[in-house]
Amino acid sequence: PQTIYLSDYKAPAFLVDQVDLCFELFEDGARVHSTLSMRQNPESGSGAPLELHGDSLKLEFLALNGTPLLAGAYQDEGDKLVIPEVPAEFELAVVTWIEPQNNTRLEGLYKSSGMFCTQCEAEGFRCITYYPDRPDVMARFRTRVEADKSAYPVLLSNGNPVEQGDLDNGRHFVTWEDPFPKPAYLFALVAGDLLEKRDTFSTCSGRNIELRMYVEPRNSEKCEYAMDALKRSMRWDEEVYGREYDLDIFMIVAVDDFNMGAMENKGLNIFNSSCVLASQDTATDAAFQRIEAIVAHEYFHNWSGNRVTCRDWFQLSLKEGFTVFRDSQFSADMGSPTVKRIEDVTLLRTAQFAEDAGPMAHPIRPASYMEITNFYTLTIYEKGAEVVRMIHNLLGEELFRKGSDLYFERHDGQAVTTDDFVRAMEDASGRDLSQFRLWYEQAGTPVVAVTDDYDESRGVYRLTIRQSIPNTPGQTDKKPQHIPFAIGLLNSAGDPLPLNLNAEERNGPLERVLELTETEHSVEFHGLPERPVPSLLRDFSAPVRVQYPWTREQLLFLMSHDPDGFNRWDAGQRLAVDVIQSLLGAPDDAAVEPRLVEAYRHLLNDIELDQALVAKMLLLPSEAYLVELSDQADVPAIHDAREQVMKHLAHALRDELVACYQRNLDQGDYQLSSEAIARRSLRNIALAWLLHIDDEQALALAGEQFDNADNMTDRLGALRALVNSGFEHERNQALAAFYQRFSEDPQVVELWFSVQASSDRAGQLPQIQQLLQHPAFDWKNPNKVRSVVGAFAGQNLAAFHSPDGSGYQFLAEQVCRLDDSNPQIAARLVSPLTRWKKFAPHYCEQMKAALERIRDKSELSRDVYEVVHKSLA
Ligand code: HT7
Ligand code: ZN
Repeated sequence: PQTIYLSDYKAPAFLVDQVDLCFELFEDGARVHSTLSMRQNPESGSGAPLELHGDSLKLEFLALNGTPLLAGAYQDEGDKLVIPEVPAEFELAVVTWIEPQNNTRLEGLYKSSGMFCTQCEAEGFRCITYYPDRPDVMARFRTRVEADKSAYPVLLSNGNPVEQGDLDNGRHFVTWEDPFPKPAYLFALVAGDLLEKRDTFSTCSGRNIELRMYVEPRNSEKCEYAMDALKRSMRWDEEVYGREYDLDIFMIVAVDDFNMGAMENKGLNIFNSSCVLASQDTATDAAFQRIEAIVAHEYFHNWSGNRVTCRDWFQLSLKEGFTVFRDSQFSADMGSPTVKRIEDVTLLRTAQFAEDAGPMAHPIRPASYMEITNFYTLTIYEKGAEVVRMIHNLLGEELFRKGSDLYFERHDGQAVTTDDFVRAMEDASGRDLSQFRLWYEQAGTPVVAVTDDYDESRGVYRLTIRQSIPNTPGQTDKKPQHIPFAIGLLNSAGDPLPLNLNAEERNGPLERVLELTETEHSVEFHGLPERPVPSLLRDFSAPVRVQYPWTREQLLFLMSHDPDGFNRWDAGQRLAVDVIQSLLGAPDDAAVEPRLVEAYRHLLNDIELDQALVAKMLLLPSEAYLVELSDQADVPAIHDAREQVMKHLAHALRDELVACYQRNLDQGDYQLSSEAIARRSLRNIALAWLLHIDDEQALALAGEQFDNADNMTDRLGALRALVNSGFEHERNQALAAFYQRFSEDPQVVELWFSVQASSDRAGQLPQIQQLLQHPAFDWKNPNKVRSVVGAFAGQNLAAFHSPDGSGYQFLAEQVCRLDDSNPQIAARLVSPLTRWKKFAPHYCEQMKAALERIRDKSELSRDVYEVVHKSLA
């Protein structure tokens, strides 16, 4: 496969002003009539041939300015249609035949549960018709959809409906017109027998917007939450960013078969059912929160992505990083900012840092790619959002808003670059972000190593901070980056100290953001009568790894005194990591740090502290995070050490855990408030720990909770605790009862699959093989594949890294199998194998062998080829 380079970017030779589409939808295929009004781009030289992208298309007709083109007048090069000679302005008519019913890649137009739907980002539109399928070609679309009226009563596309009517043979049509020029990746079409839910939203300028959700009739009762979340998002974007919705109608459609979470098509967002449908009985609290965040994310794209879009796919983080930042601000405003920050950083440090240290590491603005779909990564999304967050924090709330207003005003209707974004921020604030731009160019997670010394005679405390950025594929000798490093100092009573930068300063601020720009930075704080305890990188002010020789004493102190909630949590995590790491390879009866037990006891008894934060602090660092932190990881040893700590804590704190469970039982109706979520979270953590040590009383509590729960968080919490316990009979009983109750609901069946596949007790390889044979499992449905194969390889680390290598071979087999039908999903599944060099030699060799097995498959897709070859390089 060819590599595409950012440095080769050229403006398009031709522009499209207007696209007229007509889709004739049938059971055995679809005919697509397209008429493009095109002209040469005045910004690029004339005389270039017209090149249109195409993929898996059957060309039925081609005409230039009304004259059919005969075979010699164009070349069909497989992935491109080339017309060597065209006038400066012209109309091109194209008719293609496609087969949505056989489209298992789920790119372009395909069928899901009997409905037609599309996914055009990144390069799916070329699977529908020949077109200059690149984001810097923006056009107005008019779309007519024709289909059988009884099978497909609902016909949708982007924009506003302008015409509809009946046709012969029981068919009908609807025509949609989108007044906003857009790239083809934002095109969407849906046709099906769908139930419509209506609502309205009155915008800040008093316009009335029709809100509609379209779902399969069986999902009728699962729309309310997403609709409310949509209205909250619309209001928030007006209030916080001054962004008003622009069309008269906003639609959301739920589909079962979808490669990712959702898609922000103009006026017609399409969602993976699991990311939009929810009811108290079927969705967990985490699912509700995820739905709110994704609904908001897709809605926010209407400005950050649609009105202002990307010039090319190297700029993907322009829309994704900014939009993730916006949705994280929104979620923080809707719930607890500290808890949201903890969740975001957990994902970043566990999975994005791993990506940034692996063979697929890339800057948030990559310099090259083979298959763009492989670059919808945590780096582009999550690190991209962290980079925008740093700009936000460097500029402050007000100037950041000025910058975003300028960005939207300056670039409305344009396809632009990350540099344009940074320039708008600079121009609005007067700040120089030239060194900051390195965050867009350099891959790898910076390491910030801190040392300190205290001069008692002068009362001066000095921090010396060194930054370094590890080598990543194709990048060495990196330049120091501009890192905002928020800190505070505490005295021995736990009070925050003023940060005086010289002997004359008296009442310095209690927190400062140091702006690190050199390899080494040194700073002194004056007027300190005793050695302080440093609180570093508060609120995780930059996506870096901090190294500081914390003592356990200091961590315990920060855990209970740091005024920064994030750092309190972080101190607890660092302490737990240290304790677990010290037990690696130790005998089963090795002593567990008693101060850790006391710290957890204190947390369990602390009813003054925000209970949502307590729930987060009680969670031990995950196995995946522990792997990320180690060199030559020995997963079974990590698993055993973590288990040992968890079991020790559960035994030592048994009474507190039972009390915590009882204290947090719900008295009233189910609610989705932060407080109620924290209560459920605490009682389910207590249950999980107690069942981990096979506590009989907890078994009874779990049974009762499982049978009587009035919501999915509690029912699933009890099921998960039972599945991870040693009570085999009860585990099997609960699994059977759960399936029987929810077998008709695909989203709940996905949960049922993943609870088993991610459990070291219920998800050993033979059991995984059985799940693949289960009648509810479906290779064509990405959610099912993720819930079994993805959960096994990504969350059931001890079973996946079985010393005989069987987990790796299993994954290789499934990747090869999926590669033929859905390469995007196959390429994503390879991920757990890509970091093979990180594991102990015995594991690493077998992981490499599994990658080689995939590499040697015949007719490997470009998607999987890129991941496997880069991993083995
Ligand atoms: N912008 C959307 C990306 C997306 C996508 C990309 C590749 C293949 C399938 C896809 N489905 C959706 C989602 C988002 O970030 O909002
Ligand atoms: Zn997005």
